[in-house]
Amino acid sequence: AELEVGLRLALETDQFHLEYQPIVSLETRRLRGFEALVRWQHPQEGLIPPGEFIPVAEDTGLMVVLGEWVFRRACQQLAVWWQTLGREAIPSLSVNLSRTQLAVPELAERLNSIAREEGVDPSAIHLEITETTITLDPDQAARIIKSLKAFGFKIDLDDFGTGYAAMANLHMFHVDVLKVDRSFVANLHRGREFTAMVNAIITLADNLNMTLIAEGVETDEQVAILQSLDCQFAQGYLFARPLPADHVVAFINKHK
Ligand code: G
Ligand code: G
Ligand code: MN
Ligand code: NA
Repeated sequence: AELEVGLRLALETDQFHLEYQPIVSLETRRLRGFEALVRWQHPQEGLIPPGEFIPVAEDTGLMVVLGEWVFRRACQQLAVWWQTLGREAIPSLSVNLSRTQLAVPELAERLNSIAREEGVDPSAIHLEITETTITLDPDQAARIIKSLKAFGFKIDLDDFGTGYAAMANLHMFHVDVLKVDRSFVANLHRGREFTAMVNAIITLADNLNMTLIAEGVETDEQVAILQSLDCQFAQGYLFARPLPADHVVAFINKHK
């Protein structure tokens, strides 16, 4: 309850900000885009991790407001970067959607209006939905994904491999990207069984014409294994931690 009061105040007094983690091509190391991640800088408690406050925001109905704030802020920032650096510099920005946002009536229309208001083309925005979220109500999720895609948004299935039912239903969801959960990447060095699982996910993505992004890449050994499996894109501390907005331009200039 204390956290709920704090969250309401935080929304009113602008205590949230976004950080941006690069997603890169493994072959060329070129930037594919960034994932926006919300941060709560509490005036007394310091930085509170999203793993702590997002579940509370979801249970109290605040996640819809917070999620919309995140989406608008991400679009505003992308528009600024496009103006200063050119659109090619940042081809895409990924924004997470919470399960409670998927229940918002006319979510697609709302997100499209916000993107347009901020001067961003929806086709540059990837909306990340976790595999677990879509398995809660697959039919509803399929309808929402279809409506989002009709406006041009791209859909990324986040934490892929950790849900249980989505594999069977994957054909229902016209997703663009599979993001392999970082638990798979963390186990890659442990040998053949683990590389076989990631290989299976990569083959699946290929056959369904989806792009694959490996999450949580931390070592050169993981990069070598992922490249041997023809994994195209990766994200993780090896390339960069989530960056404050004012570090992003420097990162881009360094990686041109
Ligand atoms: O930022 P960090 O890497 O610690 O994120 C922890 C968790 O919080 C991740 O599962 C991430 O997807 C989630 N998360 C971060 N930012 C957002 C956001 O803006 N919206 C939602 N729904 N989840 C987020
Ligand atoms: O669930 P989602 O993929 O949205 O979560 C992103 C989370 O993963 C963020 O909390 C981010 O800080 C974290 N993260 C990003 N790269 C790495 C990494 O290389 N290792 C670990 N352990 N976490 C990472
Ligand atoms: Mn994500
Ligand atoms: Na993930």
